[in-house]
Amino acid sequence: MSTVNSANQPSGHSSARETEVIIIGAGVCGIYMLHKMLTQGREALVLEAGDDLGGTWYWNRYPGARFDSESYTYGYSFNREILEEWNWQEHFSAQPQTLEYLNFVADKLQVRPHMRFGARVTAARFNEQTNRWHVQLSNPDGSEGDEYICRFLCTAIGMLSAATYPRIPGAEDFKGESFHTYYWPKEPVSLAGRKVAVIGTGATGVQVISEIADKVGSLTVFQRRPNWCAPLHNSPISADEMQDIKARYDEIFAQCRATPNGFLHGPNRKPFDETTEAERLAYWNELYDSPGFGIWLSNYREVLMYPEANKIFSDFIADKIRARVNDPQVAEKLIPKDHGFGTRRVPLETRYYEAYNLPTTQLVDLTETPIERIDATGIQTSAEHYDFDLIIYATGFDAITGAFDRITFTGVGGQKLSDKWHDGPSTYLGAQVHGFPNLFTLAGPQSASVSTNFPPAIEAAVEWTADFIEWVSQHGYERVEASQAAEDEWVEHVKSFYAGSMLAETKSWFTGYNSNVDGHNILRHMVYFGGAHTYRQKLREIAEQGYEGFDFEGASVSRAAISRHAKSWRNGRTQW
Ligand code: NA7
Repeated sequence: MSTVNSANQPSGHSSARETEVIIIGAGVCGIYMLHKMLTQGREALVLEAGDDLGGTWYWNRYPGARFDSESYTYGYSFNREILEEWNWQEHFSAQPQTLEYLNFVADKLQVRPHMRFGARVTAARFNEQTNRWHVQLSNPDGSEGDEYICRFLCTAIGMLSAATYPRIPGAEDFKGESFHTYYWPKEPVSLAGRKVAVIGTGATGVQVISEIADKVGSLTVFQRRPNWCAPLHNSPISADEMQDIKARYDEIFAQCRATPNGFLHGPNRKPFDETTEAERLAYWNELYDSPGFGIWLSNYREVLMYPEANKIFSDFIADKIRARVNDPQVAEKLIPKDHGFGTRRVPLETRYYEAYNLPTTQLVDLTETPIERIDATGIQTSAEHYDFDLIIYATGFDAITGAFDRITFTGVGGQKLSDKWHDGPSTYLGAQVHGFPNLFTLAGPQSASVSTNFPPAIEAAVEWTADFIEWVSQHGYERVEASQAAEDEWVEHVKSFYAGSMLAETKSWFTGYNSNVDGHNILRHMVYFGGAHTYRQKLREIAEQGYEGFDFEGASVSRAAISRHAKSWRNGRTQW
């Protein structure tokens, strides 16, 4: 099969088409993987459910959607021309410009003709006789669509792409408009003068509430658990500053590589106990007044390690909230009591707390008055009925594994991936799964992508996987599969970072909890908490050892010969 363009694809079932590599998803990860595969001279195709590319940045069009990491650390670093030609407009780019950026990149790399849009993958089955994956699409009407056959199947399906709705009786009876933030319509949504509800106060809810509070007729926020938020301090990037950023890109990316989370912000290594209260307060006020994740990631390390230090800092932030919210009772409701600062994802905000000072904004604490049902006109809590024109669900995602569960992956012996991962994911390096040969879970569960700045992490994952595919092909292997022993060892390694970690002990999407998904009320080891640097080092070591931990079939080269060859082969390969 040669290149496939969405414009010339017949709809409906037809005989299967074969290509060497299929990548599911046209987001940040899928775009780069496709580029790598094409530059290796492979036949490769992206299958994307959306009508266009962009992944997260295609779907999340809700008002206020933007980066919490500095724009110039979110872009790809691998292509000098892209870095030179693209101008970020804001320090923390909003969704429309980010989507524009991804389109610019795709056009620059000329990958778009190798993407098929409106192509929802529903199932993928490994054929053990042919060592090929059979990938099944569904048509928009739900009927069975085309089938593709490929040698390597790569998932680039996003870690926050399976939106979840609260299970509230009567939601379907509501006669006004309602959307999940992830599915915010492309057409303008009128807000002026309307009675609007937002359910959910995670990073998304905080962005949307801040943005629309002064644009709607009235806003009612339904909060179950508040989060610790801190100011984003976004600002425009002038032409001169952009020139300066371009001149410093090498330094900026090196700085990101040197921090545990891949962001610009690394921890303050001065021991907490050796600081005076005045010194701490001065530093914390400086962080609070500075842009980005510094407040979370450049803090004293002890703040995220020890409950005592965490409590002192949480109290500092609680006072900031009290100072910004006029009504003391509302302020108290906005201060988390069940977890400390930074142990869940910290939403960065722009005038979030001030939104509650508007006479048109009301906060409903669901721990006091839970929602009982939704009806034709609005929301009924245990205390009263609220009428609405628009209900916004900012209720999050079946994070990290949800997108996998929506596709029926069938591996060796008919095993289903969703069964194997029933109690949580189990992978080798977050890159492969025993029993599912030739399937690469790019930036998947138990990789560092989930816990660190996403684009640098996916660049590492994509480059490693692309090198691996090249290596497998050069050796003439037909089949590559993580061994059970290697997978078991990796899972234990992943678990080892959970012990004693305050983040790992807190219920959040990082740790696999979601009240809207059956069975997701247990700790799942979803995330590699060992840091970006350690993770990259592990990947490098495995490659240098001749891809230790993987089993290969299809060529008669001994394992020892592979190991001998591997080191020399890697010299001169991509350095990351
Ligand atoms: P999150 O962070 O999972 O937040 C979801 C919010 O929705 C959170 O406040 C939940 O409360 C709330 N929620 C979920 N279900 C319900 C029900 N049934 N009733 C009331 N409230 C509910 O998702 P986001 O989209 O905000 O952010 C996800 C990531 O996207 C973010 O971290 C960024 O990296 C990008 P809870 O806290 O569970 O009590």
